[in-house]
Amino acid sequence: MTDLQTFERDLLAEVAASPDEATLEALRVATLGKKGSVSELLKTLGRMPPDERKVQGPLINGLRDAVQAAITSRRDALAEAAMDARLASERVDVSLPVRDAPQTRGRIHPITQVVDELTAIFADMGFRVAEGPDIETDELNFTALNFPVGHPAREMHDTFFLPADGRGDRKVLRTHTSPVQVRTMRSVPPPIRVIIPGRTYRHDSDQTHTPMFHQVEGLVIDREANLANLKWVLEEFCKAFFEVDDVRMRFRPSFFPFTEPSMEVDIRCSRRGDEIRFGEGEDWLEILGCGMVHPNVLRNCGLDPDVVQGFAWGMGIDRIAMLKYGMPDLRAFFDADVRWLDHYGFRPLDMPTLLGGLTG
Ligand code: 2NL
Repeated sequence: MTDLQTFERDLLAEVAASPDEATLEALRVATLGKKGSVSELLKTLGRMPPDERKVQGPLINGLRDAVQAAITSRRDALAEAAMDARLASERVDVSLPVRDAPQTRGRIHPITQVVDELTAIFADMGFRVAEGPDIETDELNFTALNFPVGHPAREMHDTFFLPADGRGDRKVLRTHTSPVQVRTMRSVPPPIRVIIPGRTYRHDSDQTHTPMFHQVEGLVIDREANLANLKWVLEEFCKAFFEVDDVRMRFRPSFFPFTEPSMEVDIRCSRRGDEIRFGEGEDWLEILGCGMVHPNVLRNCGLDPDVVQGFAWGMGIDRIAMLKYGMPDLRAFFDADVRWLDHYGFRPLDMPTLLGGLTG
């Protein structure tokens, strides 16, 4: 084999072995480029005697053409392979099902749903929503609400106490949302119409109690706010919330330190198997506590009981949510089990309004 043939064979082998377009381009410059090895070879033709050039000319030019052709075809092959690889990696399987959008897939927790329903109902009656901190002072949670220091009702609340500060004061996790009403009465002049939904805490845990639960309280303060007004508000609320035209209610005397008189309220219901009907029937269902705001509470909030009076009520949100939506176990509310939420949760875009119907 001549030197030229060996040279050509080696070059063609190198072209064929080029793994990518960059290596191939470097090889092209090194061979066919201005100072490339093949170009240098071509330049030797000019210095040859005519006879030798006649023989070598076609051989060297042939070698140049062969290398050129090999590089071109290798480049095409590499480009095609790169395109195939890209197509394979960017492949979209159009037969896969479309993933649900968050607004379709997500669920509103029943507690959030019930808070939204309550808010829509009371907002329609002219109530504002107020909120406050979960950690409260003993004064706001108890003293201002007419729980005397050492009064057994403080223990009845199974309070969670935080560690005492430097002065020996212990803050508490609020045992009810009432401190927010105290804050409201101390900062907003009457007339007042507010509801306060929120988290509350008591050291209590069994089948029907969780250490954190939800309450909604309502408060009306005005010159003449009275028990008849309270009855009307609660009756309108029950009809709207349980989505019935009429509801029979029973007011039983009770005791709370912050109201006088105090009452517990039941509504009529009937149970057939698993189904509950609200408003009518043979059974009574306790749903809330209420009363006229105690004069001591008004005074503790800077109001004069000879000038203004008011009524208030409180109910457990978790309990009325369970009743309305037939959820048997309170503890499932706080398990964060997405299967439960899929079943009992609400669609985010179905928002409760009085016009559209609370539950669509
Ligand atoms: C219940 C009873 C009730 C209130 C809460 C209240 C708040 C202030 C003044 C007077 Cl600042 N009253 N709230 C009144 C009566 C009953 O809750 O059984 N809740 C679950």
